[in-house]
Amino acid sequence: MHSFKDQPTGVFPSVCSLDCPDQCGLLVHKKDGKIIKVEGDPSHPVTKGSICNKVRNMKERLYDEKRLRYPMKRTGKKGEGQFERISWEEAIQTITSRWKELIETDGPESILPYSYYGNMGILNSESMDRRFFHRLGASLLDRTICQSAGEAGYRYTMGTSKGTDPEETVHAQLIIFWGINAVSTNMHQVVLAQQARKNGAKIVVIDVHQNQTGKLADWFIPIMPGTDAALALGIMHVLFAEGAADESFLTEYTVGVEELREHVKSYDPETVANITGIPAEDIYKLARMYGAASPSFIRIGNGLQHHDNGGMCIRAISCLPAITGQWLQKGGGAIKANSDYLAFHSDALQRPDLLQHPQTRHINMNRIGHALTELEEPIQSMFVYSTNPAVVAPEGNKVRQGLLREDLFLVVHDLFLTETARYADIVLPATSSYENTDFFASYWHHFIQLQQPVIKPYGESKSNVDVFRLLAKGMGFDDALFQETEKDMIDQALDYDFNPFIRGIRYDSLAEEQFIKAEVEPMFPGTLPTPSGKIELYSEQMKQDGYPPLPTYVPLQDDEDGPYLFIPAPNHQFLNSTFSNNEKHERMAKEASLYMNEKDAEASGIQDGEQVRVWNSRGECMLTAAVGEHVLPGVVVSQGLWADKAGTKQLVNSLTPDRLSDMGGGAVFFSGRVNVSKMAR
Ligand SMILES: Nc1nc2c(c(=O)[nH]1)N[C@H]1C(S)=C(S)[C@@H](COP(=O)(O)OP(=O)(O)OC[C@H]3O[C@@H](n4cnc5c(=O)[nH]c(N)nc54)[C@H](O)[C@@H]3O)O[C@H]1N2
Ligand SMILES: Nc1nc2c(c(=O)[nH]1)N[C@H]1C(S)=C(S)[C@@H](COP(=O)(O)OP(=O)(O)OC[C@H]3O[C@@H](n4cnc5c(=O)[nH]c(N)nc54)[C@H](O)[C@@H]3O)O[C@H]1N2
Ligand code: SF4
Ligand SMILES: [Mo]
Repeated sequence: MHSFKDQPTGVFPSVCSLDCPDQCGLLVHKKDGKIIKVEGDPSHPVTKGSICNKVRNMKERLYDEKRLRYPMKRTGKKGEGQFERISWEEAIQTITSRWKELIETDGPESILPYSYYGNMGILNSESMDRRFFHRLGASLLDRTICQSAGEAGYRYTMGTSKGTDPEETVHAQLIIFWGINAVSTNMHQVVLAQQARKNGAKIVVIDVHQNQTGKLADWFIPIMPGTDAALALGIMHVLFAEGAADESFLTEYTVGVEELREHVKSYDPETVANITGIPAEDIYKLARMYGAASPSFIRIGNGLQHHDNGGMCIRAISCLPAITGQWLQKGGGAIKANSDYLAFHSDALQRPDLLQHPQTRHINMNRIGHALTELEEPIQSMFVYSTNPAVVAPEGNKVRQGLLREDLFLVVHDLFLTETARYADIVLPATSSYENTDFFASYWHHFIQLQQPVIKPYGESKSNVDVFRLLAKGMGFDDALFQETEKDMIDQALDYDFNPFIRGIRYDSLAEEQFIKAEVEPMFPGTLPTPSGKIELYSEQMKQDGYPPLPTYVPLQDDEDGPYLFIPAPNHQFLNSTFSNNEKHERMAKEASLYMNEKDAEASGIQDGEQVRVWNSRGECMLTAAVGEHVLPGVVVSQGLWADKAGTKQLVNSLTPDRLSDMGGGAVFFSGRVNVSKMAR
């Protein structure tokens, strides 16, 4: 049989590679060797043929004339964006000879890989690259920009990244979207919630912004940023005080309920109202609703954890389903992330055993600006792939200052000349996921999916896996593990006795079926991988790690002066900075708005639709005021990691702090303060 990529015309199964929980099944339509349409695969049991607008317009991105076709070297000054074409041989030769020198003079830790999940394919995001850099002995990157704080907080409570099967949430009677703009970021959870609503469920949204998701709620609850742990504790206060807790579940499946019961006495609704800005009657109402509804389901978002207290916030919310015994109800419970259901053999892919020095230094990706500008033993070379730090990382001006360093040898592998790539010495063209072989494991639903190449590589572009094979060869690493095929690696990853749910899934079975649901067993009844084997309402481990052992509200840290807390959230039409440079998507996204309360706007003389200056000591942006009641006074919200274009100033991360969150070394994009003023005329 011809592989898909060799058939010029037809419709082929595929999977969306973007960093999005839905991980949709796709059908890719091809004519004369080119993709002419991307649509949802109706046979996918969770995503059922519907996909977002972004990916329905994927063709515009794949064949955007700005897409990179061949390797290039810099000819102008850093950041100017002037390059000339070179061959792959020259590119690999230039990189590896520079690295060989650096290893001699400064040691391998002067080299830093910098990547994230621009492509969620497991092989292209975390296999050959990790093998290569482990073998090289490069500095290790802590990939903490997204979910690490909340993951740590959830893990203290539940021991694992597992929650409800989303397909079962149609049975819920109450669905709470908590700090998640699901209409934009997890659309199929919204579809499931709408189905539940037809069966009588209520949808509650708790957010600092009445955005796309808040607008469809039966009840939208606006909250002050960074105060959600207090709300969770207030709900617990009422549940215990009014006898709405499920005592038999608590006895059987949790530890620390007596300590918690005592502890939450101080979080009475009046106190919590003062912290959160939610009226006490609403806190009673919400707690009673939560106590009465069964099954109830909480979709815990990512926004919550991008705060100084993000880990503790997720920890507090994740205790709630236990209080009402929801984990035993079909469709009840919560999802923070479900990745552990699909755990595979990542050591076989990444080969940490190749690392010769266990003491190799770690660099936290959220402090890359600092790491590039302030380390005593400097980073001399950075290899950036599948991420765009000049736009997405906090303290953007510091990041760009680091990227400008004359002595930094920067290589960027991407599909486009991103804002980061403009600073590169060498730019390498990347294939899109539709050109690769890879497998995918969702962090929301329970399906493993296969990507087979649907089209041939664009121009001279190469996949991440292939680039690291070439680099290994160039470095003289002749170990056989750099020659393994994609199929070999997929089978190695899925051959994993520690996760019985994926038993029997292999490349061949995926090639036959395209997607396979793991045979997941519910968490309860059962034993959890926490120290006690139960849900830890009280955590001795946290105490040992220097945290309060009970869920606790800790206020946001002092940021600089500035009257507004600034929440620079994602955009409906982009995926992080992906699509922000593609004209079609830019047009769909319209303009970079700053949502602000009408009282604040009035006090500053700001009119709806007018350009405003948003600034603090870290930087400034020019955004368009969207005045209304979508946010509380004292809060301003933007949506999107907009492109850096001449004549605009819309890099919101110029304003965000690079402090780390309480747990997991996470980013605190949403805990910064800003000033907003009218533009001088
Ligand atoms: N269209 C689109 N989809 C995406 C992405 C994208 O950029 N665009 N990005 C993808 C990625 S990588 C991720 S991690 C996810 C993120 O998607 P989500 O899980 O939805 O998380 P965020 O959008 O970061 O934030 C969600 C909400 O949190 C709110 N929020 C901020 N601070 C607080 C707070 O203190 N309390 C409460 N209650 N709410 C708060 C924000 O207003 C926002 O509405 O989406 C993925 N999907
Ligand atoms: N202000 C603010 N900042 C944020 C966030 C926020 O909500 N607010 N969200 C944060 C979060 S949650 C995340 S996850 C990060 C994400 O930030 P990033 O990981 O930087 O995500 P993208 O901006 O989508 O950039 C991905 C890049 O990878 C490239 N790419 C795609 N596929 C491949 C491939 O196969 N190979 C190679 N070499 N390149 C590829 C794309 O072209 C794109 O340039 O942003 C964070 N930054
Ligand atoms: S970005 Fe998300 S919703 Fe859109 S097609 Fe991809 S997985 Fe589906
Ligand atoms: Mo993310």
